[in-house]
Amino acid sequence: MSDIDKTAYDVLVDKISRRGVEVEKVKQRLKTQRIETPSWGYADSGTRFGPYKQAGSAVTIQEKIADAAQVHKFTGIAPTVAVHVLWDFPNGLADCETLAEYAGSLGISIGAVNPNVFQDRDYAFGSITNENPAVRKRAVDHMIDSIEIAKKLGSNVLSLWFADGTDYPGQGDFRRRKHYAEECLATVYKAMPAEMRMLIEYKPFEPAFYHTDFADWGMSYCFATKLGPNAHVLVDLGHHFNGQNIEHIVAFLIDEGRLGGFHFNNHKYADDDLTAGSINPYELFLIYNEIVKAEEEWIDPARPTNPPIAFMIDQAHVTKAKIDAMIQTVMQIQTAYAKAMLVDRKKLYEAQLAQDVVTAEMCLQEAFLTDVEPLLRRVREEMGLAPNPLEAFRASGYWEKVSKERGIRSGAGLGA
Ligand code: PSV
Ligand code: MN
Repeated sequence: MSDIDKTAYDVLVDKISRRGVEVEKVKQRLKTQRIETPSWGYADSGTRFGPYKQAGSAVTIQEKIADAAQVHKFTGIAPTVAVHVLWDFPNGLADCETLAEYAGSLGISIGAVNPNVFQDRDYAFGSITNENPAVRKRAVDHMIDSIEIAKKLGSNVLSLWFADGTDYPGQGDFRRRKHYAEECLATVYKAMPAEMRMLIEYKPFEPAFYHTDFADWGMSYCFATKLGPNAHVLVDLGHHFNGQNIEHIVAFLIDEGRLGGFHFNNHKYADDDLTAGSINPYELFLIYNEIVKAEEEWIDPARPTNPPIAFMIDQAHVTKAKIDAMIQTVMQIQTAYAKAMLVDRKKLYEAQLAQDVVTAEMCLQEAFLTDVEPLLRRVREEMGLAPNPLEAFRASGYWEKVSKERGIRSGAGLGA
């Protein structure tokens, strides 16, 4: 460690210790933080105007796993990769035979399994809310097949997103569609093994423009509670209207014991799928502030217990190099977590009781404005990693190598 790093670290420790923060505990929590990266984030992506191909983007699931392993190698906190069934396993179960072993050989494992009931033409008028029972059955069968894939891959998380919705008033009957969805989800839920969890994502717009059947957290929550204790809500940061208070939703769901996971990304206008913290790092910090607070009060017999949260990334932008962007997002999330642990909780609590708005807000601002880089560099070094994962990855030559070997190709991927 350089003298500059050591001095910066000592100054920071002195500052935050005076805030009542136990530095060693913070370091320990940072070392056990886990973030899941998405297989589709390594593949080519596109906009509604067409695919954007990059030299080096992954096409096969083996390549995506290899790229995800690089992110874990340099960050030390991203040991799982979420998969998207049709994009990653076009032949279903047959494609999964040796995949868990392959991932294991690269030091990672498979995380959430995402069925795909949105890209086929059959689903143009909905999947599990379609008026046609044959289409609904097709969607349910695919989700049940995905459960088998998850079992094969050693995954316990079935992550569901439905593009279902309508484009024009009158096109569909809201309540009938809701009933179809309830019925289909119940069939899928019953097919899950006891240890599996169902995450239900919501999104208020796109691709449907008039209404979506899973429009907000309240609808996902309602579907989940009707299904049973193993169904939870998935919060994708990009799936909110501008200005919506996501940290409030997070706190509310935790308090109800139904926050199942996140899809981290950032947006400025719609579901932009930009790297986390790129537009609004304060929002990311405020979300982590709720998570950290809940972690510290986790066991409260008076409240429902929240399940373990799946901290996943869902990004699919087109202008950044894929692995750079993924490492950047992991580092942003790590930074938000670190900062959130530096909040003077006692002072904040007292300020809230005293209705001292300025002091309360300053407790958050002071933590957010603290430069945690010296702490993160120290934690990474103690984990046997380079202090700056992005620089280290860039210096490794991996991206240049795969860009040359893989070149620009057509293949699996969102819009690709
Ligand atoms: C839909 O916009 C979504 O957020 C869902 O999670 C999908 O699975 C994913 O994006 C595909 O990129
Ligand atoms: Mn998502």
